[in-house]
Amino acid sequence: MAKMDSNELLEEMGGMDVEALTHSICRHHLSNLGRDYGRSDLFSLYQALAYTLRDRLVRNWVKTQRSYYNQNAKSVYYLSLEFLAGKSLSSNALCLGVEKAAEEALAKFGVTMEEAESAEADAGLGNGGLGRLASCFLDSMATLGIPGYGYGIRYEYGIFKQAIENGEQVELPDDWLHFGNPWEFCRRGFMFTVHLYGREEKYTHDDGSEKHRWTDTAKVMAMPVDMLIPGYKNGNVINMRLWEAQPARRFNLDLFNSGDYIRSMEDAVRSETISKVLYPSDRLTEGRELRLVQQYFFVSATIQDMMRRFKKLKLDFSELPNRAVVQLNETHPAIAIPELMRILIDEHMLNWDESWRICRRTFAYTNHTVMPEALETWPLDMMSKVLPRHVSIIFEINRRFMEEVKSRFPGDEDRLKRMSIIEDCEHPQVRMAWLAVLGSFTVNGVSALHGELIKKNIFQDFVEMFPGRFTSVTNGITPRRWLKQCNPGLSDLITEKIGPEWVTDLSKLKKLEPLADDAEFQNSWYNCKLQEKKRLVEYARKEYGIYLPTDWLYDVQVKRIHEYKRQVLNILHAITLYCRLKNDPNSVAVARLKIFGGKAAPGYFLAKRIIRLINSVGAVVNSDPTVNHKLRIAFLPNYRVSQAERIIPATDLSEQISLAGTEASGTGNMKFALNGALTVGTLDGANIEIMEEAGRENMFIFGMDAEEVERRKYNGYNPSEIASADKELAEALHYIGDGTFSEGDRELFQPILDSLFANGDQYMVLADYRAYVDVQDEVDKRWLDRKSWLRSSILNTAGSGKFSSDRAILDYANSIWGVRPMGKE
Ligand code: GPQ
Repeated sequence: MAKMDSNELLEEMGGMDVEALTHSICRHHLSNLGRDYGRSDLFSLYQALAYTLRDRLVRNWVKTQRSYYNQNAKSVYYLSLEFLAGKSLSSNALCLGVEKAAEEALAKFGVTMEEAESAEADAGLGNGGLGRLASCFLDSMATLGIPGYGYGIRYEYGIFKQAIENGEQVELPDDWLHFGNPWEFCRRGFMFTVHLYGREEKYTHDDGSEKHRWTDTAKVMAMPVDMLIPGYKNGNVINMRLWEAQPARRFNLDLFNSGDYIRSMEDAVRSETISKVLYPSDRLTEGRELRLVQQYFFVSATIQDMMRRFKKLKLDFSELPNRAVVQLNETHPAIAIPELMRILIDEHMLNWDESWRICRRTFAYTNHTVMPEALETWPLDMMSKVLPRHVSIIFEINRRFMEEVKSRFPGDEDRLKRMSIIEDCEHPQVRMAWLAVLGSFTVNGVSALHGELIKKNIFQDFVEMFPGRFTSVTNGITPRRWLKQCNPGLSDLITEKIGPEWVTDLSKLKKLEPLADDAEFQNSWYNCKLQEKKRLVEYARKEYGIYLPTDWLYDVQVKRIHEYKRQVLNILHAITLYCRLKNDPNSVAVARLKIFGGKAAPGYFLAKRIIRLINSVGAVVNSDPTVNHKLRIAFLPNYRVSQAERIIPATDLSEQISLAGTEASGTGNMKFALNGALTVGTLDGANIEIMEEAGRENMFIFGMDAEEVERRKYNGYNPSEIASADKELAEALHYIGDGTFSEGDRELFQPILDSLFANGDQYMVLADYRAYVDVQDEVDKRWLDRKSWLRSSILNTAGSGKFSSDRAILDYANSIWGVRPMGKE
């Protein structure tokens, strides 16, 4: 035991030099993989190196956790149904400071780091921005020394793999754990029981008071699986704890003994479906029972884990908010609020007021959307079946709140209806956002504009009652993965000029400003971009057999496919260029490659049809020699974190063209700007702040702002009028309808035209078309003035300091969590 506790053992575990790494690779190859390293292959070398790095991570993790414990740190619990981590090999090597040593160690086996990482599967446990944000935040918490944990679900299947067949999206299962996951620690010995279904029961407590309990429940076990998250070269390691569902009893013994072996296993199979698969629809509530069960499953296990740690401190429960803060990533984990109430009241016998005070000081809620259809609600009858005791607690929260509203606004029945957690209609719904607002001490939006819009448009009643509760924290991205690691050439160039401090203090990029006009620096800058284009060309060829031209303008829109993100506007521009080139092959001056990527929710018909349109226009354009010398279109299948790492560094022009007021923040926009792309974008989300930092003259801002959108909608917007008044627009729309891109089929793209006309063009694509096409002509002019382009490109990177997730996490730490970075002991 003495040996186990000593720091000696920890030190023994991890030399960082080439020799120690090589030795460890060989040892793991043998002892963990059961193979002679003489018979290694790419995959086994990846695994052996991963285990080698995991040894170093776990050593630092133990030290970090001991130190946080000794310093009595308050901890952040970041609860998220999604974490989009991507690959870990090079980012872990980078953070451990062994990227060069690991490269050299692998070289002894004839393999490069890039090749080894190609054997790793992306951890795709998220849909898009919301899940990636959670992963960037964990990176920053570790780097800053903020004590905290990420909590989520260890989905056996992550976001589906997208294949493109005949121009259409086909979904395939993402079996990312098929060959095992060398990064994780399964902690079979530390499971919690999670209860579901059953009923609420009243009883008289020993002290004579009337109490409630939740009984006759079904039980399932939650097993913690930890992935370790290192800070950048600071020795800190935190963990992302993902819960896996396990059956409470592997066999139903009664059935087993009665000889029904097969039925005895059914129970086990049902339990395990809870952590089977990520729901693939970005922001649409499907209302499926399994999803609600997923939410409660991970929340229950997480709150139990939090209470386990808290109880070790032997403090009064009123101290909980001084020891823990729970950040709810969207409303998905909002059931944590009634769950903590239930634990305090039913299990620890606290009274309502005490319990509510504790809850209200423990939770904070981040909202990620203004679109009303994305606000999560659950059918009351379904929730009553799955979580009867929680529903009863929600009713009591609501009853007390309604009393409060009544006394503040006597006689205002409408207001009561609007503000009730329970939407009283034919099929009553539980409004999770209302619950989250009431149970939290702070509610934040994710950009300055978004923070204002949620106050004005969705929470206005709550702002009147609790004006101090609402704020915003602009999103951020980790500069480690999104510059240092994904763009090594540019990183080295930057470090050469301004030193390495930018990696942990991104505001230092400002020091690049004086170099923006330096011809030699511009030239090196250009060469970095070219290098990254070559890498992308090679990647597209190898992965997808897609051949891209190298030295063209790379015009990129990669993100989920969604009407509000307006990929259709981009494709209308492509068709306009096509028409111009058909009329006159010399009418377009700049050779432009339009790259698209992104998944559509499997049930989102129109989004899938948009993918089909992009591919169909691409097929016609790319094969037409009167056009393809100036315009080509590539749809790269299966957009994901590791693909983004290849695309973003190679991009010249970043498309951020959502209808103003609909994109809460965007984070892709930040990644592109950081890597020197110029943005063509609307005044939406964080685009506005990027403009403030980089300078309007270094971007291509176009179209209506959020206020104009409101005004225009209010005054009655008529898409047909616009279409008939603009010749180029009418022509482009005509070609979508007349079969030009669908081998004569006039029906195929009719649903897209219907969305623009019959359905009133909800996202006002046509209203912004002319401004967009005109600003794209400006893009061409700027591109031809190479010096001016490069200057803007440099200034975009130089202005990206604000968008580090380190800044975002410090904002949360200071203004919401009340935690500070821990010093070294
Ligand atoms: N976002 Cl509500 C998602 O990725 N999924 C969701 O379900 C919701 C929001 C995004 C949002 O659209 C982006 O504008 C944000 O940048 C991102 O969340 C992170 O805040």
